[in-house]
Amino acid sequence: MNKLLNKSVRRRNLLTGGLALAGGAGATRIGGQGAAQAASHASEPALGMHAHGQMITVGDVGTDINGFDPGEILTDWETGTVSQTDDGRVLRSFEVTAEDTEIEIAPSVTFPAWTFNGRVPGPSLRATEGDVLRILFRNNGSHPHSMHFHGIHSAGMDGLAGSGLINPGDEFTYEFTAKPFGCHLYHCHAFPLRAHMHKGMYGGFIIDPDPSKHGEYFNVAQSRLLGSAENAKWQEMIMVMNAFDTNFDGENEFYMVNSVAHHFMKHPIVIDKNRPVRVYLINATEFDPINSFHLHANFFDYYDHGTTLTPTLKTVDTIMQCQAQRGIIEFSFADHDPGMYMFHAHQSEFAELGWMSMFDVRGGV
Ligand SMILES: [Cu+2]
Repeated sequence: MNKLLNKSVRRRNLLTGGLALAGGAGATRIGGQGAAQAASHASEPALGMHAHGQMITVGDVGTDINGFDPGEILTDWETGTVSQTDDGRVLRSFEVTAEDTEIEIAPSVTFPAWTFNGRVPGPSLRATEGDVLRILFRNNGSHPHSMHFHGIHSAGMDGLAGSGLINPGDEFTYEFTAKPFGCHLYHCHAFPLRAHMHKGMYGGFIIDPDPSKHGEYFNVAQSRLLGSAENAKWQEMIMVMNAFDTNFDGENEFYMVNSVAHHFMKHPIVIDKNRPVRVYLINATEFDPINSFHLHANFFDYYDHGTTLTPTLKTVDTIMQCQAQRGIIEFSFADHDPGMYMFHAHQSEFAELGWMSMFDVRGGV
């Protein structure tokens, strides 16, 4: 049944009425104290979207089907196992396995993905500048795969043939120092590259700055350091912009962040208006040259690649990213009325095909 459905789902059909109105299905809460204290509104309709005539997918994709939830992916950082090297440095070890996994990217629309640790995007690996990283990569999939990290490392760790591109059944350990700090990604670098990217083989790779290295920007660096009291004041989340070509015609049928179309329309992300927001935004979209992020009724500061501690763009409400481009978005709703604030790709077609989301801004969460 799913195969039939996939064949019938064509991009232009979707735009001309293949999508229909959906009911609200509850809120997405991000981690931290705000989430813990949030009042429950899960039984309420998420939005007054019917009145606005929003065209979104019908129904919902259950977490039980995929084994992952786009809302949980927002904050489930994978920080690895921490130990020490012989010379006293922090050694952070990760294990990542490639496998073939069927995922559901819209209600009743399945996609035969290739995954890292069974999910798309793969685990959000997070480390601190200067850590020694050791990533044990196993290929349990049906094709050769690798992990190519956007970061600084030697040629032998690059994830190409001879440097960690491995066959099914094999394993490889990548080892390098975490630098530069920023919002990065990793992805499979097997060829044809666009096939392996579009199949879902990418994930976030966040390197927090080491505050002791940043002098006058110590406090800013501290606010980015996961686990610090300064960092806990922020509402942080990772959004990987992606898309799926469900009928394999070289054109995407669905767009979204974190792999399920319109998920955050049905499960708006609860924001405490009194705490600042930081989004690690990564574009993994294949086939389309750019993707974008636009925030309604507000403006944000942007740090291209996350590799600076002062913004590279100030007071903007839209940014574009080519594939593999990424950055950090920071904003606040402190002066706003509580309510539903939309964010979406400002290619309208992408928004209509799934990349349209809501923040549910609340006071005193
Ligand atoms: Cu691959």
